[in-house]
Amino acid sequence: EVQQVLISDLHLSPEEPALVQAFLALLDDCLALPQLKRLFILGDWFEVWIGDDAYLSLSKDERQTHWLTPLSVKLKKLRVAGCEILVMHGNRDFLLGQPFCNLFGGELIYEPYTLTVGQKNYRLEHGDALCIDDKKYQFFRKVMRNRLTQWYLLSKSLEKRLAIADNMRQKSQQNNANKAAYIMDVNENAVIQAITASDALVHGHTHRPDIHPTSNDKIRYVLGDWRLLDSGTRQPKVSAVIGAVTADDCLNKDKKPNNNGAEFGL
Ligand code: OKV
Ligand code: MN
Repeated sequence: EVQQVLISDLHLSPEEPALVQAFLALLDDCLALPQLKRLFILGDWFEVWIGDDAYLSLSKDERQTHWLTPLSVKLKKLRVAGCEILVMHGNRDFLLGQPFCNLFGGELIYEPYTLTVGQKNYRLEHGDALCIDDKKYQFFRKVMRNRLTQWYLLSKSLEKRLAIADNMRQKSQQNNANKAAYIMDVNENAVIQAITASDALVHGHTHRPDIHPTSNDKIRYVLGDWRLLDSGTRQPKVSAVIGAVTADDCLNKDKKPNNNGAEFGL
């Protein structure tokens, strides 16, 4: 019986309503599971998050038609049904705050987060901190996760923040086109170091969903990017999603840690 569901890298935005629908469908699946204790969102829930005020400053009328409102409403339903909603920052939604999570009774959690299931300790993190071969990115991350930077960004108007984010995105796309694949993946030494105090590691970010054994006989579960799921069937779009499962596989079977698709049930 699945008690926790872990997801990451949904990259939700109003530009991709099918992904938003897929998330709402997952929440329906979760609602059908009375045993479900926790839903973990391990980062990059949103394609970009420029601050809670983008939503919280809206009028009641504006919120009524906003794409985030159905998400918040259904999450709250799940919370009321007894499922904790635990949200971790990713590299694109690091400005997500507790005030937004309060709308649905969610809790912002920070990496590394240790989840204990039975006798096993799982280390949960977004995964970008493990990509230490990408020196430029690690510097960018350090700057963006700095409190002063965040205070400065949040002092700007929403329009300015949106413009800054768009600008950065273009720069990043230009950069990434020239980066070797290994640079954008986790560094094995970083993984070994991260996993030592735990039995297993669960992360997203790299968009290479799989179950990787580590050289010290532990397990690294990598969650998938939702943009690689077919929106209609929620089946993996690409064969690279090895052994991927849908919400149905993960939620409706009594299987133990089983899958390495976009959702992962424990
Ligand atoms: C990733 C890198 C861009 C390097 C911006 C708020 C702000 C999020 C963001 C936008 C850009 C990350 C999230 C990206 C890596 C870059 C540029 C250089 C060296 C805001 C919330 F600031 F506008 F408020 N961003 N993206 N870079 O495109 O993924 O790695 S990104
Ligand atoms: Mn990410």
